[in-house]
Amino acid sequence: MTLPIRDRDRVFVLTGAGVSAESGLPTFRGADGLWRGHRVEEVASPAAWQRNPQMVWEFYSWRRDVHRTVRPNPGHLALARLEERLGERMFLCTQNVDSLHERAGSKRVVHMHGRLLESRCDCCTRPPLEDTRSYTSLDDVPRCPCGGRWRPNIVWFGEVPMHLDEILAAIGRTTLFLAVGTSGAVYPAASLAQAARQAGAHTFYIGPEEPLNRYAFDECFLGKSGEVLPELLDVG
Ligand code: BJW
Ligand code: ZN
Repeated sequence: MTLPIRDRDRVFVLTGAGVSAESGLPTFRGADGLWRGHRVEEVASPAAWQRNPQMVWEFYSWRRDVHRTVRPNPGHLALARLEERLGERMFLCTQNVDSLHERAGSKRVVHMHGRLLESRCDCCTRPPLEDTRSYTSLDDVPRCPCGGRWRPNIVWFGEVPMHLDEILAAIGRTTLFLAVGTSGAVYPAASLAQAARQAGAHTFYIGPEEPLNRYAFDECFLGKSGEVLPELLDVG
């Protein structure tokens, strides 16, 4: 089975943690999704940062350490090939903070939940900086000239996702929406499929199990993205 992409189609791809699972990065709500017994909501929130920035940096330092050891998988590569074919007719929006789409060759990736390898001030609006370091002590975490402390450039619960204007504009134009490896548990990302459908797009999902927002999809292809995507996109 190949996804029917026509010459006039504009394809919106939304990826989630599942697309990186075969690279060895744990998903959030899977069996291995806990970190030291904490759910992601407990370490990825402004309240956690206020209460215990040391613990938050330990979590993201561990994530950076793991990130150094992983490589893109056939799912990432298939999406990069699709971009080569479709050019600007493809919009790749990821909830993932890893850089595996870029490392697979995708050129234009919109990270709506931020990037693991960037940090920014927790106080002022100075732009984020590339930062690949892991911090074992809070004393090593740089301070901003304004006196604020560097925090990971990640969108935590209760914070507004990034690039929403650009994302919603692309949703309005899309004719084919494809979500890959995302449980549909986190908003507003989970509402994009329904928004695309209301704008007239056909909507597809790829993952080993049906997402919570199954109702928003015309069709589900059940399986691992590293196996399903190369065949479905005919780039294997
Ligand atoms: C495979 C696979 C394989 C496995 N192949 N697939 C009540 C109702 C509605 C909303 C809310 C509510 N209370 C609060 C909210 C809002 C809140 C929210 O949605 N909470 C829910 C938990 C209820 N959302 C927010 O706070 C967001 N901001 C916001 O709403 O601002 C207000 C606003 C919006 C719009 C305009 C103006 C104002 C911010 C959300 C930030 C999310 N941040 C996180 C953590 C930071 C990133 C990090 O540290 O990495 O982002 S949470 C975490 O979940 C992470 C992910 O990006 C996100 C989504 O998870 P994802 O990707 O779906 O992963 P999983 O683990 O859930 O699913 C993996 C899937 O893969 C599964 O389905 C598997 O089957 C599958 N899979 N192997 C393919 N091989
Ligand atoms: Zn600052």
